[in-house]
Amino acid sequence: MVSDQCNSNWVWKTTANAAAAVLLFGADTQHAFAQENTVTITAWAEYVPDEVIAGFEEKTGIKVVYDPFESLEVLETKMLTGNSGYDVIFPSALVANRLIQVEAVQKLDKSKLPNLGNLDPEIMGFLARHDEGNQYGVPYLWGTTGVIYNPALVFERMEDAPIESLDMFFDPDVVSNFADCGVAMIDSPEEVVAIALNYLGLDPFTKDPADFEKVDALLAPINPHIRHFNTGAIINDMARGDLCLVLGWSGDAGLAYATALEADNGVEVFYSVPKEGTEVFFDFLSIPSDAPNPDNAHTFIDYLMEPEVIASVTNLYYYPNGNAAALEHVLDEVKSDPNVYPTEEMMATLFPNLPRDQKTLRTLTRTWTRFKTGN
Ligand code: N2P
Repeated sequence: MVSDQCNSNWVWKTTANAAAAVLLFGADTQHAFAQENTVTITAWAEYVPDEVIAGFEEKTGIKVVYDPFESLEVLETKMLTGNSGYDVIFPSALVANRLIQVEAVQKLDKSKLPNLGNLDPEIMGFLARHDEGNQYGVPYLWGTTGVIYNPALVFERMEDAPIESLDMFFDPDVVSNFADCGVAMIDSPEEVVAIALNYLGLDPFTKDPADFEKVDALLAPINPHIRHFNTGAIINDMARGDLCLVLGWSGDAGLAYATALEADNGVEVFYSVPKEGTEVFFDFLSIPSDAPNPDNAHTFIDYLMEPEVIASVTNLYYYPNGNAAALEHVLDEVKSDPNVYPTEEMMATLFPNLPRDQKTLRTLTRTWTRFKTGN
């Protein structure tokens, strides 16, 4: 459980030290960077720790500009438009797959990535399904989409709440119990619709419009019980106790727990991988075709493949990484938590997101929009 690994206070200590380091370091070096010696990255908010950025800047003298994105759809649109100004992007494997097909990202220069050998061959093998020959990207973090909950608020409302099941969201008689303490979902159509299809015993990658109608029927009655679909608000809302139940990402649950612990507000946040099976996602590091600073982009990606560096990201964010050499640096309480690193048995119930054709994607998007707007 996420709770166990958080009972010690290493999380906030690490965060506080890092904050101090960033302050000191920032004051020291601000004037030292030449304007052009930068690497501009875009990733989810709270996906690249301040201390990792500070470590990179100190080691290389390259300044990092971090522009967080709010959804994969926004990232994909920017990449298709071009001229984003980004040097490194953090798309899901699925989005990376589409960007590779339209050459919106460039082939990596492997001679500039001496740390490539640290990566996990099994994960590289999976990513090769999206990026043949692993030419356009390397793995960053991965995780699952599941049940994030506040145990006090949830069990107070329903003693036998099925927290290990997607019934928490998809059964109106269950989810309605939690409407007053706040239910949210990630605004991620391809992920949530795939999970709903899988829950219904259907192929998550079906092309059959009739299957999407079944999802419409599943989701329509639960819309009134969902407070928001604001992905970026989930960590802090859970940490404050403003939400009690979220269909969201594994690491975000850990981060919400750590944030609450730091605030010392008595809020607990737990996570479970639903027993019906769910999506496992893999996030990529890639370089846009028109990146202004491709050399710095390679230097940055290589830094993120240093075992200690990427292990520190996993230790802070509770997302496993794709770096085999990093495992020995991952804290025992993190790597032994099956909700962070799923067991083999759990892995067998998970499915990775796969590409869909344009027509299916449109059907899926309509299903999602109908659900969100309640029409
Ligand atoms: C954001 C984490 C995003 C991971 N905090 C989703 N692939």
